[in-house]
Amino acid sequence: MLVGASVFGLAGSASAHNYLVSSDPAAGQTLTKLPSRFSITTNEGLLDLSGHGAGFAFDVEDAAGKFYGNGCVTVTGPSMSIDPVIGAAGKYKVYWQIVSADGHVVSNEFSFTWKPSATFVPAVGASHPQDCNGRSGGTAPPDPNLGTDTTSGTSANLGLVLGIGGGILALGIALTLVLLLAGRKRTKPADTDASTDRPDPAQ
Ligand SMILES: [Cu+2]
Repeated sequence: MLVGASVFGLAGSASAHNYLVSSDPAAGQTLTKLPSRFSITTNEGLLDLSGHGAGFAFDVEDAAGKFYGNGCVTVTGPSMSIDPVIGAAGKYKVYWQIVSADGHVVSNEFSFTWKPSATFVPAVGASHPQDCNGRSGGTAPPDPNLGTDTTSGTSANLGLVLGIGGGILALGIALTLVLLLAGRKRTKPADTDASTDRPDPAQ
């Protein structure tokens, strides 16, 4: 009963999308100095199946429609971050996209104002967001109303679960074989031919 309840609880929390908890810059902030990274932080761990942020995006756009940064995001636990690259003073928009713990893609946007010191050297913007991580459709900002990509997310999750399950099963079989062989060696004389002695259920 207790086990059932906890499994149900896990499934319940895992089926909800991650949501934004904080960002740097913050929504509506007037930024005067660049942080070490631009970042967003969500409520729980993100799903970076590729290990290099595929499906994730952090696009910075100025008021003239130019994009900044190399698009190379780093995913760490519940956070995603990118090198802070930006142009001249003005209004900016951040378009972000993440893959939730449940495999669903979530995206949204927020604005901030950039007001650097006079010595700041602005970066040159690009007409499209850069696609470092193989994100598809990098020619336009992510649709803020885009909620889910259930099919790919679910199958990716399933693949991961099956992969882990298969790995554990294979490990179990290997361990059993090792223990069986070790047991036989102890009970039999050493002159037994190993090639005929070995049980071979896998072949
Ligand atoms: Cu979801």
